[in-house]
Amino acid sequence: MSKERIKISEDLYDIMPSDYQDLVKSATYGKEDRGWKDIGNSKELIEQHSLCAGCPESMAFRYILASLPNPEDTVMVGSTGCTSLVFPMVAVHNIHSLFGNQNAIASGLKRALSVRFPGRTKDVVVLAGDGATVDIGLDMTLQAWFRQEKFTTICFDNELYANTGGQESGLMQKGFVAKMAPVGKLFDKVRLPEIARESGCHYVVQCTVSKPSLIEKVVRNAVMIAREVGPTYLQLYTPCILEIGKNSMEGLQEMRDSEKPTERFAYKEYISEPAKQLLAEVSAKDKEKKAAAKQLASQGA
Ligand SMILES: Cc1ncc(C[n+]2csc(CCOP(=O)(O)OP(=O)(O)O)c2C)c(N)n1
Ligand code: SF4
Ligand SMILES: [Mg+2]
Repeated sequence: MSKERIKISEDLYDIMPSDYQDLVKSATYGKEDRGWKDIGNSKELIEQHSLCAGCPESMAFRYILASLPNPEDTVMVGSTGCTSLVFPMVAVHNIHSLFGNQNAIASGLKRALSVRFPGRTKDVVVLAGDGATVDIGLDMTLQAWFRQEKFTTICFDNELYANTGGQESGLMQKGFVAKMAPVGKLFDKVRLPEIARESGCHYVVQCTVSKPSLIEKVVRNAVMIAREVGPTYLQLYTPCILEIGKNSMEGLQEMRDSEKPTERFAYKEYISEPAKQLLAEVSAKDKEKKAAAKQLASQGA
């Protein structure tokens, strides 16, 4: 892949917004080993956002967009919630779906893309909040997994409905009191990673977004496995600092505290046998490519 499709005609160059010119000049479209380390040296696929200052969702967006293996051939599907405030600023094709319908929309989209572009790899990635994924959209989420639809579902788990002022969600922790859930959650956090595994997902990870290198690895794995094998699911803790009473500098520490081995966001991973096989093949090919590049470099030296 290359920047061919976004190239600006010379006659129109001057009147294009500078942000677009920067995308053509220095975004990492087409770069095979793109990843979070490009942040700061290239034009990011998101720079501004309308989330609260310091909201960990903004970090999560930056790491995910930097890690997509093929952003120019990716379509993201969003849903209503804090995440949907960000999508208008994202330089990857995206669709806003009716709240909760994201996995149904993504199913049709993935199938339509494979008919419209036979022979070309098109990735579909859903990105929605916990209210959309687990509560109101649970039926659509599960049915897509049962049908083995080949796309990735990412849930930004902030353990409540943040965008509408703090209602209870199935992923909220037991006993938590939110602004619009004064009684306190009566039952434990729903174990969606386990449900995802039992519903047919081939790669399931639960983690926080405190470590960009980890997010890069899991996003790449999830997209590659979804492409070739079947549905994948990432549940990422992106705390709503507004609801838990933290200031804009405290989101990172909140994630570090919550990912300790005894805490509710301790790293969890499940990989099916076919997915393991695929990852082994991808890793062998990467090694071959690196060895060939090294040899070429030593011949040139
Ligand atoms: C069909 C429909 N039902 C309800 C709503 C109202 N609504 C908007 S955002 C939201 C909650 C979003 O929560 P979540 O998915 O967890 O995302 P967050 O805002 O926490 O990131 C709700 C209930 C809506 N917009 N559409
Ligand atoms: S309300 Fe919470 S989740 Fe939404 S942008 Fe603000 S801090 Fe982030
Ligand atoms: Mg939420």
